[in-house]
Amino acid sequence: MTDLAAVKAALKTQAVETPSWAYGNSGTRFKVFAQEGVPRNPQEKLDDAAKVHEFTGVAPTVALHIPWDKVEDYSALAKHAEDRGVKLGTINSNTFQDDAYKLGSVCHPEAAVRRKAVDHLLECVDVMDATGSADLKLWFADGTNYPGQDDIRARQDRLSEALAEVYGRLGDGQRMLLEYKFFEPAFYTTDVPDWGTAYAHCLKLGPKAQVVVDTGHHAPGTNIEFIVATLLREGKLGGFDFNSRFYADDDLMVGSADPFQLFRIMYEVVRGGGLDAEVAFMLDQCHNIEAKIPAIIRSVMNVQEATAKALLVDRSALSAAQAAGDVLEANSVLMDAYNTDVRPLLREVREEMGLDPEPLKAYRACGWAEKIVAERVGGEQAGWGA
Ligand code: AOS
Ligand code: ZN
Ligand code: ZN
Repeated sequence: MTDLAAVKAALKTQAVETPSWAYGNSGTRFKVFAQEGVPRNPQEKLDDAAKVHEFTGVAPTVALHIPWDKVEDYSALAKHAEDRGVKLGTINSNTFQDDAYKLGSVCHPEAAVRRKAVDHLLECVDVMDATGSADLKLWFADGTNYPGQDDIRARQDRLSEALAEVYGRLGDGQRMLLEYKFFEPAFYTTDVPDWGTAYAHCLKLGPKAQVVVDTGHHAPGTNIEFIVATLLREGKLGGFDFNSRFYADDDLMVGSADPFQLFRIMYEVVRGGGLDAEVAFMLDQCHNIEAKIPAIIRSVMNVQEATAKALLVDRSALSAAQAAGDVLEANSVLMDAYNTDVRPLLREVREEMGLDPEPLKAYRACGWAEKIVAERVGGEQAGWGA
């Protein structure tokens, strides 16, 4: 039997961080379809993020990206967020959009380019000091396209050296979250291609370095929940970049392509105590053709639904079936939770939180979408291709 009060309490305290870049225009390398009313500056991205939190109640922080969200005064930006009921969250670095980074950033063969990249990462920690953000998220586009292009091992040494310098700059209560991705933009080798490489670097660095699992960054068929279980078991799961993929790094709404996979991941999170640990639940998505704010609300709700189902798994019945070697019963216990319609439960949770039980309908009715179309002209491109 599951304790419904405990399930509700866990759902009320869950926090999903939304990314500033998801509020801006984005597209593929073929076309960016501009939408009316998108934010023109970091402050307006925070205004939109505040709406997502207002209607879901569980999206209290916003991830920033430097330099896309670069401002003169980060304390003022933090105040802008707080005045609207949200806080600044993870700081995302960018060592991939400058011409200098053609052959890599922290793994580049030239020391001067590596210096530039590390200086940027150190500047991101300065930003964290100013915003009060706890986490620095590192994703490196570094890699090679052709066998022999560069020395695979030397690139690992350069990576290790750069990470150590940035790690040394972290203050108390600050973490470095290292993200892996198996390919793209490099096509032959990627310098942090998988959780094993990220884990090895984080282990060597120390307790403030942890691994980020971006759900879109795996080869088809990869058992992501196994990775989650392993990282949690080792105390090295720093967080998630949630999104959905059909083919590669599609950055579609989390839970849209494979809700069952999201449930399996969230079950391992629940099973491994990850809801109580310092695991950051972030979205890393782009909304190229759909309206952005409702898509982000939908995504937050999808995470909630998967979490609710994971919390509803009858853990004692599951353990008993597993201990008895009852394969079919064990599978049934898990599937019963997955097949539960948790929407009524979540409506109740929202009502108990003083929210409208239907966030999407409430958002549509509030007039914000019309207001931003009328007021914002010339919204900015997120800066991210796909
Ligand atoms: C890139 O593929 C990664 O998913 C990054 O996490 C992210 O999309 C980028 O750094 C934007 O901040
Ligand atoms: Zn990501
Ligand atoms: Zn990605």
